[in-house]
Amino acid sequence: MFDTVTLGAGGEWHQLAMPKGQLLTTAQGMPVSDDQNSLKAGPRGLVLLEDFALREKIFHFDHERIPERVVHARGTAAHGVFRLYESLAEVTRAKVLSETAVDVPVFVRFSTVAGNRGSADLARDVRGFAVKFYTGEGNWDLVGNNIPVFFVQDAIKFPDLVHAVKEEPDRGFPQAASAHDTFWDFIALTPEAMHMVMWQMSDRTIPRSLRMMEGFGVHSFRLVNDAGQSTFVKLHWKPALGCQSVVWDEAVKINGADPDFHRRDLYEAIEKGDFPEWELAVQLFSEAEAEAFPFDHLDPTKFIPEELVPLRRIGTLTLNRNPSNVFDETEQVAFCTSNLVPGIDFSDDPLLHGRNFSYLDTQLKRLGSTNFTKLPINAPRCPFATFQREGHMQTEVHKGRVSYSPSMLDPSGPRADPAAGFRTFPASVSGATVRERSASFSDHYSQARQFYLSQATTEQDHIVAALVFELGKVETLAVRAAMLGHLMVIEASLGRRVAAGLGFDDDVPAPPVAVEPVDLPHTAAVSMMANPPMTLKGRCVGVLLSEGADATLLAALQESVAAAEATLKIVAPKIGGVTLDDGSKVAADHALAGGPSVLFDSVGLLVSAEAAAMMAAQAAAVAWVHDAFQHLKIIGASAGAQPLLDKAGVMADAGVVMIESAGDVDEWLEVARELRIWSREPMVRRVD
Ligand code: HDE
Repeated sequence: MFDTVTLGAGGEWHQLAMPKGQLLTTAQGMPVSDDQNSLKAGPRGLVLLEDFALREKIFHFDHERIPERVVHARGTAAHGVFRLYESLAEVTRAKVLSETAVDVPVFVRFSTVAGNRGSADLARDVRGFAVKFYTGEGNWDLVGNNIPVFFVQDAIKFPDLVHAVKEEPDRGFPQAASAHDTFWDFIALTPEAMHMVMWQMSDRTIPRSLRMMEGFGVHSFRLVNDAGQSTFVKLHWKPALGCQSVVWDEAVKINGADPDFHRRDLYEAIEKGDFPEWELAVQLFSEAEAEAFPFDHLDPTKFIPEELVPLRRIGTLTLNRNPSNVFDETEQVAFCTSNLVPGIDFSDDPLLHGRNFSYLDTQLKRLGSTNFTKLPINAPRCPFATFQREGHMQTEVHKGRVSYSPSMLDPSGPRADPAAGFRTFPASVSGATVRERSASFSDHYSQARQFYLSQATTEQDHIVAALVFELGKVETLAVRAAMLGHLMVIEASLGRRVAAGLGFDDDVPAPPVAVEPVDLPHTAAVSMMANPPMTLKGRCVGVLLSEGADATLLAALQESVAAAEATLKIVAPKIGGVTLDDGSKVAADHALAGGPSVLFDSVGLLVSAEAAAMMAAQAAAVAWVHDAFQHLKIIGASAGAQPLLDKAGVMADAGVVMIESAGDVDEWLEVARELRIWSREPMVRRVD
């Protein structure tokens, strides 16, 4: 299997023991004899221009990078299947939404919005949730986010929004953060953004896992049935593991401990066969019903509460395979909102129409050729036939004389079919050509207030804390003041709390308000705390072991964590692991300094009293426990751990479970299903 390869004449020093593999060639297929030394005039001489193998290798390398996405640059993706279990045949002719029990292949890319490709996963940011369905009728791309509304109502404002949130151009920072002047300057002058800002400042923008967040198509779309009738639809993804977020201090620390936290979590879950799942749910409504809503459903800054139009769950999305190559698939995948299938159509949402131009256009810039549709990740999986020819990087070899229509010369050539083909819904269109916003789009505050008031008290505290943090990073006082004005309109108590948190003593200027907000009914569905997941499934338990830790308790823990369908990670002072009290040796997944408790959902301490006393003098061990406590995690601790608990400031509460027996381990994990002890928060973190 192994060959000793001696490279270069007389180069005994340069021998490599490498497994025997397939023959290395150039891109032209020419066998290569030596891939380690360039061609030189003598061993110490100049490199020769004649070395075509060197030139080819470096030439290709020099051109490996392509432009990153202008937004949503940092992403991670997976393959999977979508399976419909409830047919919508009565409202759509789209097979993907009407033929049940068919496995439709999908590719899903999750992303942050503002950061560059190399930014950290736990930025406070909206997450992209883009799904490409490879249906039998062509590719349908549902390019959504984890928040059901958007910042702006018209695509013409999008470049300004993105310029404002990205790093400031004169200094090149901050990266992947909205906490800076230009973002809040733009927002303070964009009242339509207020609803989105409430969602953005909630914990939804710091998800625990990509597997634990919702997805939304945002816009209304149309479904069109065989009879040509149209029904409006909003599309939702509901995660099987429930919706869960981290707390902000945890997010900040995760970004340092593991900037790839989300992508690693998704990758590892899929590798071990714990396939992430979401249900596709729809809200269906007619034009007449839409007219009765207290908002315009074509306005993408508005959402339809589930209490107003209930969700109908119709299918399951399962991610079951990691990409083989991140560049070839995750980077080169090209989502286009204009990729529809017969039976699904656009609504008149102006933001959606702008997107339909932008997504196609941007792929040309990123991928360099109109033939990006031929890349394996983008090509349809159903038969396809166009008269599109040539262009850079044409990969097909077309046959025949006819590349046009109509024609008699090739009777079997592609033909449009009015019955099978896509037909745009014949909506009637009227009106003068104007640059105007509809008056029905002008209530910017009512749903923002509805969202805020529908949150649990702790969630409201977190929104206040997030706004205090973000506006605290804004140096221009006028911008801070203007934002406080908007918050006062959204809900006076919110405005007052944020002003107090900022130590803002001046009068808050009242912004011009087009439509005074009204009180809308609370909607429990938007509160994550009102719908707690109550499960450890898919989560990660970390246990800190010391030399001589109790082997029986560890065995009980391994069993209970497996029964809870969670993962156990062992943390020890050294990566080599520890010897347990029965003499057996257990390896660690993380050395203590490299495995802080922010990486785990619940933590345990199986440490001897002697070790705990020593660890109490170790900053990494004290921080491990202290952070778990202040991040409101459920802690299981053997009696010997007390000195460490004391040093870390852990106070007894419902989330601190002392472990003496295997039964106590079960009790700890039972409590750990709650994921956080929210009632502990006022003890460890004050929000004004
Ligand atoms: Fe995007 N958006 N967007 N966006 N968007 C892009 O397309 C754009 C909007 C979303 O994983 C770009 O291929 C405009 C809303 C996701 O590859 C670009 C407007 C929603 C992704 C673009 C919006 C999204 C993008 C950049 C305002 C939620 C990542 C690279 C009219 C419904 C897709 C690319 C992936 C990516 C334009 C607003 C979601 C420039 C002009 C609203 C998930 O075309």
